[in-house]
Amino acid sequence: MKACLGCGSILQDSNPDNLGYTPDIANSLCQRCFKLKHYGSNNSVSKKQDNKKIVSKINKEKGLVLFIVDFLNLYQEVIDIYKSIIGPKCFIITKSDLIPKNIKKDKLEENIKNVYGINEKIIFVSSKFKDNFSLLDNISKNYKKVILCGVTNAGKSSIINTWIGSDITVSKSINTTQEFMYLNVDEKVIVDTPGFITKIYKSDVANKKIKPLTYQLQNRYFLQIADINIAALDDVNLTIYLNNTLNVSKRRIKTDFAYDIIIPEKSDLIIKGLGFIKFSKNAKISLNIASDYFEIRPTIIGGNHE
Ligand SMILES: Nc1nc2c(ncn2[C@@H]2O[C@H](COP(=O)(O)OP(=O)(O)OP(=O)(O)O)[C@@H](O)[C@H]2O)c(=O)[nH]1
Ligand SMILES: [Mg+2]
Repeated sequence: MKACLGCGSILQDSNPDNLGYTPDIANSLCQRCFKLKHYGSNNSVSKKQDNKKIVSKINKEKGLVLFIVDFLNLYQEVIDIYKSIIGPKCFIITKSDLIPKNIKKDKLEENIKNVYGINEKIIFVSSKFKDNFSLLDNISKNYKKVILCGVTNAGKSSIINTWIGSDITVSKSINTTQEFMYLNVDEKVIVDTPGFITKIYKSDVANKKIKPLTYQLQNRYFLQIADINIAALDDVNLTIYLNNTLNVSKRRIKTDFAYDIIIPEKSDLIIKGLGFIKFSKNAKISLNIASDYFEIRPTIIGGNHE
């Protein structure tokens, strides 16, 4: 049985509606990967992934695990998955080219470790600019097997392609990688894995540097970010760290709002899948999205005693 070199699905030429379909079994890519690579489109099926099964398979691989996270998609469910991985592991924040310049990486690393109780090393890399790949070489030098895992779209396959020159399919669609893929290079095996699926409000893959936007929100004003409304009681200062393609506007409240969320000072309000909003002072706000889609944490930006 031959697997697709783009996503790991077993190739088949019998059913166009099933995974791994290719009109000619001699091809090295399935039709889905062919379309994603050449047209960036994907309207075909993908396998429903099961996070627990992926973790248990990773835990059986017995290698060094590189857990890949992107800066805008850091929330408790991601950390819980990270913590369920046993054995040697390292926390890798990728797409570091997106992180605003004024954010100091060493402070960010310290804050993330403190907020989420991470004891292992954190490494920042960018596949787009090939930044810090020598650190990946360093940490993995004593391992015969290195497994990359993380939430879908984090940028796992992009790291492998930049690192070892492979040609795994990379795309903005979720679950581009479908199966565990084993790549042999210099006496090592590098393993790509299907991405974990988490409960997010919306998926919006950022591809340009994040420009933090600071707003002062007076009493009875609200901020509209795409279809999300944040209304404030009292004056509130906030800085948003979201994909810059989202439209943001400030509006006056016409009807009465219930102010149901209290945000402690120096906290981030995470909108899962999109990014987060930093509040410097404590704030009373209301939000028009369900509670499963947001969470509040001590801010990961700046000094805690600034
Ligand atoms: N700016 C920037 N974009 C990146 C970087 N790495 C990956 N991306 C983009 O992020 C998106 C997802 O990348 P993939 O490598 O396919 O992510 P993945 O984790 O393998 O995703 P799945 O296989 O679907 O789980 C693509 O649009 C990439 O171009 C990076 O270092 N910088
Ligand atoms: Mg992938």
